[in-house]
Amino acid sequence: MIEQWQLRAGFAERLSRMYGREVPAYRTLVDVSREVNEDVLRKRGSDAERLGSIGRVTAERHGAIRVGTPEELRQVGRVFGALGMHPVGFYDLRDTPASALPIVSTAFRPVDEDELARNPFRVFTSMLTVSDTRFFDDGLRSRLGTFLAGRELFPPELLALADRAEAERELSDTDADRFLELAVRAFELSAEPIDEDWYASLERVSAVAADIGGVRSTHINHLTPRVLDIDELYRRMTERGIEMIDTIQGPPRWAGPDVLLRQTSFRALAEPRALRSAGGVVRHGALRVRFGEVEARGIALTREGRVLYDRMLGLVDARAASRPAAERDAVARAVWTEHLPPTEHELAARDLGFFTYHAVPDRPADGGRPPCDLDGLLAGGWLRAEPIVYEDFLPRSAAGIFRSNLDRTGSGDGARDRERDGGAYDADRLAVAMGREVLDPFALYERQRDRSLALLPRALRPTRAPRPQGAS
Ligand code: OOG
Ligand code: NI
Repeated sequence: MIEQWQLRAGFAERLSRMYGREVPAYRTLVDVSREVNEDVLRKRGSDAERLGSIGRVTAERHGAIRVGTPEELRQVGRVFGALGMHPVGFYDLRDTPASALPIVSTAFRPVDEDELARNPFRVFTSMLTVSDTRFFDDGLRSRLGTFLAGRELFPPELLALADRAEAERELSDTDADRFLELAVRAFELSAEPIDEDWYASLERVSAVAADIGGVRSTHINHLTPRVLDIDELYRRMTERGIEMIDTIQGPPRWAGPDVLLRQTSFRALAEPRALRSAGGVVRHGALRVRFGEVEARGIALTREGRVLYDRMLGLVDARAASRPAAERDAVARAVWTEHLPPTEHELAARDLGFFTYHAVPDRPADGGRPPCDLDGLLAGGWLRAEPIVYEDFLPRSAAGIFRSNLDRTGSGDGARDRERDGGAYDADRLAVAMGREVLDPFALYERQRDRSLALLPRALRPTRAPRPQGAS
């Protein structure tokens, strides 16, 4: 029998192979990532594995897909449910600074520590907000509704196998093979001709609307390996003549601990697609939709740490506004150095980052008694803090990735009628639409931290501030 995590690992691997065939530049990205990771490991030794074993990091990928309706999203939930992946987090990309995209998103991923360690494959999944009248007027909305209702993204055989794998948490070898074959096929780029006029009318609203609602199937639009030194990767890709987007999204490179997530990508490539004109003539055209991305992951921040991160982004924006674009990185570094603690110890002690806590077994006895606060327990060598890696995404980075890659017109923003009300969308509404709970990422990190605190001998549990929020 093939267990769920093996299905997930098998899916990630087959998907990666398929994407490498379809988008050869992705293979370069994977090769360069592997080289960079090997170099970092050689240089920094076991310290390089502080945020994940090299085995995990080498196999680690995330992908992204986009669907049109709640019904389609429900089916996506069944396919990923089979792989032990659950919706975590809610991202509203309709109102991010600098771009407005008619989508809301979540990420399917494993949630338990041991499942993440076995294979952390995740998929950023976006759904078109067809009901948002700021983007879609009545006419377009109704045509879109009809178009989407008439397509089938996942064949019934795939969904039936998925339901069984989710319920039984495993499949026989033969069923597993069939399931993976059908699942990967569902995310291939379709060769079916695209109705050019229909595609263009959606593109006038937003390129992402066209990519989702202009075709009769879905496809994986990027796949992202994880790298241990993203600045070095950026340099090496550029050296190889691959055009990267302008920036690395997320935190700047700085002297302190890596936190959250840094991402960059190579530009979407023009891929041959068959286009059908109004007269019915099919011609060879090209669309720029799919790309390759790479990411470096850091320590998960607490709610308070995240508020600080968002505040720092605002400060960077404000200060960088009056400076040349090339200086943005230096501005960001300065803001970070001013506001973020420079050590893991302080991130933990100020409860800005998530860690698990462990008693130090061989601490030399000095006759002293352990203090009651986390700062003292760490400083005195009673406790050791291990960082919890950030497993999720960042809405603003996501919008940046969308924007720089889905941009045939150059505007990036699309048409949005700002006078109208978009209608509230939140995690609960998405959960109801999908028929699955949308998990809160903070709660998952808290649970992991609190479990480690509960395992500590009573005398070593911090009871006085500063202490992690969950400790008592
Ligand atoms: C998803 C973009 C978001 C990320 O890593 O932030 C994303 C998309 O382009 O569909 O994948
Ligand atoms: Ni991505």
